[in-house]
Amino acid sequence: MDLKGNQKVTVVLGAQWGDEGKGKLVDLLAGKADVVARCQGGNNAGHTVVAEGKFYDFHLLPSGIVWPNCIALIGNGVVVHVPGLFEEIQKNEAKGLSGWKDRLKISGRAHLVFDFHQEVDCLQETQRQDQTSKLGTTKKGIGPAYASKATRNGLRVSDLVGDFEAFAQRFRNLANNHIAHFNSLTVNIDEELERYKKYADEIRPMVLESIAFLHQSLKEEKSVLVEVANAAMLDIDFGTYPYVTSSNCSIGSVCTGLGLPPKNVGNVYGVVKAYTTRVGGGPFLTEQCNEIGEFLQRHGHEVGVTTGRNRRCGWLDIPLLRFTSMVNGYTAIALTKLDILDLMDEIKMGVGYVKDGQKLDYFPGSNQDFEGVSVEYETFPGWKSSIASCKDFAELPEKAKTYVLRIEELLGVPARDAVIERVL
Ligand code: 2SA
Ligand code: GDP
Ligand code: MG
Repeated sequence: MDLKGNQKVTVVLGAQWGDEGKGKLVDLLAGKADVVARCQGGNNAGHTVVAEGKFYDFHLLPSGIVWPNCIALIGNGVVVHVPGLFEEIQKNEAKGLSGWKDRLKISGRAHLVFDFHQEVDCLQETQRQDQTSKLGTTKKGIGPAYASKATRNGLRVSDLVGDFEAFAQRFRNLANNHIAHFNSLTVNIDEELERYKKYADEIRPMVLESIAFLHQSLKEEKSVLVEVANAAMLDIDFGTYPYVTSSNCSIGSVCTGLGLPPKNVGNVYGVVKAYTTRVGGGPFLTEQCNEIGEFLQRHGHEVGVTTGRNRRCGWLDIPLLRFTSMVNGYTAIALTKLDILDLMDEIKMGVGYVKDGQKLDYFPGSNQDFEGVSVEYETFPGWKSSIASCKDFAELPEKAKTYVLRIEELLGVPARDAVIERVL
């Protein structure tokens, strides 16, 4: 996969509800990249990278940071919790991450997430009365921080590293504004400002005007890889609203979160897990609340990288993938975790949605639309052998090939060349 040429960026994004293995694909591609950029989300994301036998988990840091050849850029569309960023750096330094100071760059336009945003996230979840109205957020303050951005009260990285008195004044206003809305919220504003004064000095050397930097990199024929965190079905516009995150995590985020026009978008790799998982609340039509779901959860180690929650599991959902493919325009899909199906006697694939006896030719756009929808399945015999050593499509057992080819056929997007090596 050549990332160079025509000043186009290569994009990796999640095609389902997240945790498809984007971190792994980014890591595979980043070896050839000069810049790896994050364009949205915050430290709600959790990306696992296994490099030289070490397990890294990245949340705010672009996963490409492990490669010494890569500049890792946190773009303008990201929301940054500065204490969390430094904690993440320290944790990964202890595992062997080095040289990050020269390679980590942060857009001055990125918005800040404060501790009170995180506390408000928790309070809002508590206020959502019953289990069905709870979103199951990661409690990282993502929604409240994007809300501050949208109401134009937010503070940006450039504010933090600029005139500190002006920052302090706006911080006071923002904190007091939140305290006024949430009775139980307490913020020690003076202590917070002391803390942030130190962070300002630490972060200043990494801050840059990221749009000029990216365009210059492309002009110099540098190869740029974009890592979109979370996933298409968690997109605030296209996902299963309100059970979504608070950013756009589809292809549009590459333009809005990095300042790149569509003409600079090249290959778009949709990462697809061979079955489906979701963490948090919301509709999930192919979910298996039975021993199959339990098997996938246990055998697939389906546990949240950020929160440690068990992920909900079910069969692959083709109508969902068709929808996200329509929105994102995948040039290829990268299929992951096919090996988790190795032991299954039979494997099902959701291929159509039916409501009131009619086949649905669109993906439901609201919670009400999901009511009364059932799934049509195709059943495949399991291959009942380990694909651990298979490095490409040709090496897969025939029955596994049939499964992959059917996905390709139903989506009309190539998947074969993108069957990538296992990491565990
Ligand atoms: P938030 O915190 O406001 O973004 O939560 C809103 C919804 O978005 C979901 N969400 C995620 N889903 C899958 N993976 C995510 N990252 C972590 C991981 C999750 C974890 O890699 O495992 O550790 O639990 C992620 N981040 C946000 C979230 O579950 C809500 O449904
Ligand atoms: P991301 O958020 O999309 O980057 O994915 P996560 O890191 O949250 O979760 C994906 C998990 O699946 C990680 O633990 C990966 O190491 C693991 N993984 C990725 N691809 C494969 C695969 O092909 N086989 C197996 N067994 N595990 C995989
Ligand atoms: Mg994840």
